[in-house]
Parts: sequence; C-alpha cells; structure tokens
Amino acid sequence: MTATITAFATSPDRGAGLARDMRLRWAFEEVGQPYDVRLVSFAEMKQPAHRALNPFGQIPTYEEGGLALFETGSIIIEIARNHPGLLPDDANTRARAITWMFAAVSTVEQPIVEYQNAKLLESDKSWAEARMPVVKDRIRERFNALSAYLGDAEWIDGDFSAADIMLVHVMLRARSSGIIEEYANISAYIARAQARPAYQRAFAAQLAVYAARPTD
Ligand code: GTB
Repeated sequence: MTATITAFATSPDRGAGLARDMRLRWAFEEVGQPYDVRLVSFAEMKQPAHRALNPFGQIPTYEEGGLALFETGSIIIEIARNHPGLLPDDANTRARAITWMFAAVSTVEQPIVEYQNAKLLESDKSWAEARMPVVKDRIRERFNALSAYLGDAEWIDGDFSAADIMLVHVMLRARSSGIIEEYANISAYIARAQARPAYQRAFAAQLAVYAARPTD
C-alpha cells in the first residue's frame, strides 16, 4: 500500500526544501518507494481531522494501512523498518545511526531553530542585533563538535543512512547564517548529500508543489 504524507499547500520557505516533509520525501526516494502527498493549508492543519494525525497541528504526517504517525524521525524509522536502504542491518550500527537521528533533532537542531526564530520573529526587537552573535555561537558550538567527529568521513557513521538525512536537513536550515561555509568538511558533507539523486528528486517534487501553488 502506498503511504500518504502531508505537506504545506504553500510552504513558507518558498520551495527551498527546508520544510520537514522534505526529510520524508528524501527517505522514500532513497528506498525507491512511491508516496502520495496530501497538501494542507495552515487553517486545515489546526482542524480536528489533522490534529487526529498530529496533535500539534503540524506537517508532515504519515499514513499507511491502519497506521498514522507524526514526527519525522519516527516516520523515517518506520519507512526503514519496511524497506531496506535507510538503516543498517547490524544491531549496533543501527543503534548508532538512530542515536544520530536523535542527536540531529534534539542537540543540533535546537540552536538552529533558535537562530531562525531570532532572525524571522525577533528582528524588530531593540536587543535583536546584540543577541545574534550569541545565538550564532551556539550553532558553532554544535558544528565544532560535528566537524571534529565527521573528519574526512563520507557520512556521519559508516555508510549513508537515515542519520545523514536527518542531520543534513537540520543543518541546511542554518545556511542563511553563513556558518556552514566556516566548516569545509561540513560544507562538503552537505554538498555530497544534496548531490544524491534521491535528494534531487525529493527537492524537485517539493519545489513543484510551490511552483504550482494557487496565486491571487
Ligand atoms: N518535530 C516535528 C517533526 O520533526 O516532524 C516538527 C514538525 C514541524 O515543526 N512542522 C512544521 C509545521 O508544521 C513544518 S516544517 N509548522 C506549522 C505550525 O507549527 O503551525 C517548518 C519549517 C517551515 C519553514 C522553514 N523555513 O522556511 O526555513 C523551515 C521549517
């Protein structure tokens, strides 16, 4: 049965691939599985029908057979459970990849979201400019550690896995800070991931939705 995910009818990132449905699209493309997309408006996301799928009224969600899930990390683990190619078979290696998926969203994403909030929601505040260097340094703290761990490796822990999907997508949201370019190995890692045919197909699919949005 083909899974259905939800995505923004009109993404605030204007098709830049930063909304989180991109992670699921990328995962489906990596395992060569088709997926259906149901587009939802901001208003629809807050209605009971959508909250039954995601209590927080957010995208993306996942439905397949009798199962409905939210949270991109959890959904990708489910996709990996059904299809080879996203998580290693070896139990220990798999546990490490899942650890990196959690690290992406709970350790690396936090300062990046803080940066985006500072930039998009607080830029009119009197203290905004003075605070920004501290916010950016918190991203650097995480990137310093990531860069040291990654070294010259191709992927974060052995072969390409769902951990790389989560980490790369999380880090891409820091692009406008200019910090990614301060780290040659992280820049190369992200470029390698973006060059994957599966990433390219997923990016094109979400961009096509934005390009076809109704305009008035
Ligand atoms: N932890 C959840 C997960 O991983 O699935 C987080 C889900 C989430 O935050 N969803 C966002 C949402 O629905 C969409 S991605 N927001 C609407 C709401 O909460 O009302 C958010 C997003 C939008 C735009 C950019 N951008 O422009 O950079 C980045 C991320």
